[in-house]
Amino acid sequence: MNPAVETGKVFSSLLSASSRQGSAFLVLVDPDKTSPSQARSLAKLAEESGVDGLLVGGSQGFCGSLDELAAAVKESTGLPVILFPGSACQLSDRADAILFLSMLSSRNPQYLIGEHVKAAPVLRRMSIEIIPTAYLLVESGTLTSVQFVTQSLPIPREKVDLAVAHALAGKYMGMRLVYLEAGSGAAAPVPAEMVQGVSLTTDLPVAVGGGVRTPEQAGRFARSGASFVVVGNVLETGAASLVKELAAAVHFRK
Ligand code: 1GP
Repeated sequence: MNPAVETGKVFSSLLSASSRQGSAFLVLVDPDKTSPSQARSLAKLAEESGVDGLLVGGSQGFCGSLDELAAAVKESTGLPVILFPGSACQLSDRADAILFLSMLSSRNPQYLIGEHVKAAPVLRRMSIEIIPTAYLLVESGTLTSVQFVTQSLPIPREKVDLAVAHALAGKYMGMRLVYLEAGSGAAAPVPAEMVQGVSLTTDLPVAVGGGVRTPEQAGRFARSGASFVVVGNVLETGAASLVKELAAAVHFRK
């Protein structure tokens, strides 16, 4: 069997880092906003500041090789590098793993299965670990790039039951992770009650991201049962002290 089809080492080690520390902190490197040299500095800063892993990808899903950026990140750090693709254009074998995201909250077939069929034969030739992920878009107060690009309605923020139903459907389809996404730069992050409801009912690891700006918000997600808290935008300034504070808030058991 091709090693690329198994969820394995990378995901397991992230999950153990998460349970050891309360939760794990992931930083998103967006190819639409970050040059390879900026990515190198961000990756080094992340590693020195206690970040657990780096996601590489962007919600606009633009085409163009991700190899240079993924390689720059990979060469600058010993942290796991995981693709977070906005489309089948955003693949690279320089990464260690990929979140194979199906946007289950959408009714747009392109993001439920279409991009996946385009990506699958390419992934089969790459030896990167695949993490099947139920990707749920949550209403966040403004129209985000991910909503616009995917032409998808988000789950209303107060409808925890609806988020739980989508996440359970993902679990019964064999997905290993639920990703609750408010969208990059979201005005309001995902409600903590939704993180808690999904995590308790599905018993699947939950990642949450979009609009997280403060250690308080990050810490609240970690304590609400998120296994992974993801931050992108706010780190563009490269403020070292903020990265450390966010990591400390996420690692509440350390
Ligand atoms: C990851 O889209 C997010 O899920 C990143 O969001 O850029 O708002 O941190 P921010």
